[in-house]
Amino acid sequence: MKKSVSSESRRRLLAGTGALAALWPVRILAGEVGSSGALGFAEIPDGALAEQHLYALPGKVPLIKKTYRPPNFETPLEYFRTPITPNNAFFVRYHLAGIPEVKAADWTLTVGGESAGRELAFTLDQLKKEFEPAELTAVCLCSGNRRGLFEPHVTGVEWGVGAMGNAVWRGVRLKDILAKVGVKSDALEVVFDGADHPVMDKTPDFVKSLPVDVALDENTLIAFEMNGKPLPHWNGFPARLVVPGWTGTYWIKQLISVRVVSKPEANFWMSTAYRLPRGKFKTPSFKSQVGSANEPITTMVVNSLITSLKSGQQIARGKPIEVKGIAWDGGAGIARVDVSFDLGASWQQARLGRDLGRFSFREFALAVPARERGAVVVMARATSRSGETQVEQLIHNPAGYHHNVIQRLYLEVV
Ligand SMILES: Nc1nc2c(c(=O)[nH]1)N[C@H]1C(S)=C(S)[C@@H](COP(=O)(O)O)O[C@H]1N2
Ligand SMILES: [Mo]
Repeated sequence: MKKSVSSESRRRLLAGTGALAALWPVRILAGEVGSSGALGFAEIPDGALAEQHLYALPGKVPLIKKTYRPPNFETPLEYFRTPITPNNAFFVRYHLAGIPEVKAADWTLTVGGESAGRELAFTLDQLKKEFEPAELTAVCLCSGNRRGLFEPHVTGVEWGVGAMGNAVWRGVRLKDILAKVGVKSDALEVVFDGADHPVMDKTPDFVKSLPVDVALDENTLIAFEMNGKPLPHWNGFPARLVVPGWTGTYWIKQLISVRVVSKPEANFWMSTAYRLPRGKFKTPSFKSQVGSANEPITTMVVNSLITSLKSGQQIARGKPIEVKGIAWDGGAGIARVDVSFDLGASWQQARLGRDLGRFSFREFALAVPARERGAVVVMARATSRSGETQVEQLIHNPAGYHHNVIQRLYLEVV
């Protein structure tokens, strides 16, 4: 069974006698709300998401299970009602099933490569003692978050809206570590590998690279703490890369190797996976990796999620419709979030919550009284400080990335 609006409530919606039905011809409401694609998040297209199974990995609360091997688990909506995602509810995404239990005392990080001055190995203690600590709040979001909402359907893990999380990351700056080994003038990319490994010979090891300037950015961290605690095993204990603004694929977990190189890294995960059709999105280019047809995904697109309401929910007339949620983007920061109750004909600016930094989730809230009986479509649209805004129509791409279509939830005022 797909998780869907009941046919009874849809029938009532379409036959609604309330304000909306009077204002908009039923045909339009049916078109906007009746098809799963237009409805957005409450319905997942046929054949994509089956039932939502909850399962608790060791140390985690029950999360939405996508695949067990490798572990892919999504955070349920309720944990996005606070701007910081708890460690035990933070989503888990792995490409490979060979995930070792790393002991902090045995762990070392090797830093070198042909474009590094020398090779050095660091223990966790050394990282903590020999480098200045750095801390920031940032969203980790899987490129394929909301892939399950793509129509037409695309293959890959059928994520709903919860392949993301926001945390306070504490560790050291990658640039400080790179300064210790020295970066030669021909350095082009920095290549990262984690301790996880393939269990089948055919699967290539998960290795990712970043442009050297992104690796040297003061916000790029090697983090060993998340929300004031050691990283959970499933989120990269004892240390992971944090690349604020960039999609989760670059945030290598259980990091063991950093190599500075002078040639584009060409493994499968760079040259084939995690790519977008060239020029389809306004995000920055990863210049050394641009191909004739496609280029790597880089930063996140502006987006938002309503967390206080569920599609199909009934609200008593006279009671407030409380729209609350979170918004984020690729690092410009959120400028505003607007909310519509009339299919986008008019918009009201929501109040923004505390600014936790330009890489963080930003809360928003707006309440209006439910005045008349009938159907109401609630939409939220975030705009970043660089002027980017969410799209009305999905920008289709074969791997199912960057879904930031304006959400539509319908409520019934009864
Ligand atoms: N070692 C390792 N790191 C990895 C991955 C992986 O498969 N192996 N997946 C990446 C992807 S695609 C995402 S979206 C994030 C998810 O981080 P999380 O599991 O902590 O939520 O980890 C990234 N880091
Ligand atoms: Mo991802």
